[in-house]
Amino acid sequence: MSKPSVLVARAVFPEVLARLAEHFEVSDNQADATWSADELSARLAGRQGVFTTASERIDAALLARCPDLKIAANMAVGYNNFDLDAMSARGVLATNAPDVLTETTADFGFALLMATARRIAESEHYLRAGQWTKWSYDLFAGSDVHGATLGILGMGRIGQGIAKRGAHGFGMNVIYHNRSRLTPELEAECKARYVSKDELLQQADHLVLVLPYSPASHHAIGAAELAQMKPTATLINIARGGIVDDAALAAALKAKRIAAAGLDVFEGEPSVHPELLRVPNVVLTPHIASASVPTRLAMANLAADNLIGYLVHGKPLTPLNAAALNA
Ligand code: 8YV
Repeated sequence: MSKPSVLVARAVFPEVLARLAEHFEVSDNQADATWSADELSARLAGRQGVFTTASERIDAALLARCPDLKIAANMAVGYNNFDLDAMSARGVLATNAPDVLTETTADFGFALLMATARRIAESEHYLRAGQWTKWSYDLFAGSDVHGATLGILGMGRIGQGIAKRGAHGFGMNVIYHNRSRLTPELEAECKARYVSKDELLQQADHLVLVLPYSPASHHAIGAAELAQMKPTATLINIARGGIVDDAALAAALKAKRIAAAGLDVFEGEPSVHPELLRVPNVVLTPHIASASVPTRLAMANLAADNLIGYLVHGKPLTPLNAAALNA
């Protein structure tokens, strides 16, 4: 019997490709070319599986051109690049890569918060540009992290990781808002207090966004929400572009309506709103929150395990729409 055929849509660790090759006919993209939706569907024709990252969209139009496809395995915990309804309707399994990136991503959220509050990137640019000629009492004076009020919007696994770092490591007062409230046990573990979204915006000294992107969370932070925040507050987005209205944020940063922002994700990335590139009080990183070597390897292996689990053994590890498919 011939092996099933899978497409790995982006460059990945060679050892992960080698594992896949034990089970599948593998077509790869180790040159990491950027494929249009048409190119992706053309390359996917006749294949049963696809290994995706958050950059590849799997939707009804693509599925209509790839009738042999049985599974798309995302090397990401977020899956807003998947149209789950369309996939379920076509009988295509979707899997994501949860858990393996939780602590690494929470570390990064905290790093970005600290860099933003303490103006690390801005001061480093100043030093490198040869502008540092003397010490002065207010040179890059920022805001404190320890003892401050940490607000978290979206309290899933990563949000809880950030809450624990803040509460237990930095003595922060943690408040959160989420679609559903945590159990009393989890709230106690995270030392986190549930508040309304308005209270969160008004009380947070540092507000971290960790909610999934969906049409419901589009521009969850826009001009009206930014106007509710403290003028001394910082805003950190490690969730998804589109949750923040980047144009409104750039205007708020320029007018100092909030003190600073730290952004790892952007609307329309890898493009970045030109006004965000101009304002000094924002730390910008290229979607690297999960980017430690061991974690990226674990994410890639989990996506591979989902392909092997489903196409070889009929049992995926972390399915998203198994109920719709009876998988
Ligand atoms: C990924 C992410 O690196 O897991 C996610 O949802 O945003 C990142 O960890 C990125 O999406 C590439 O797939």
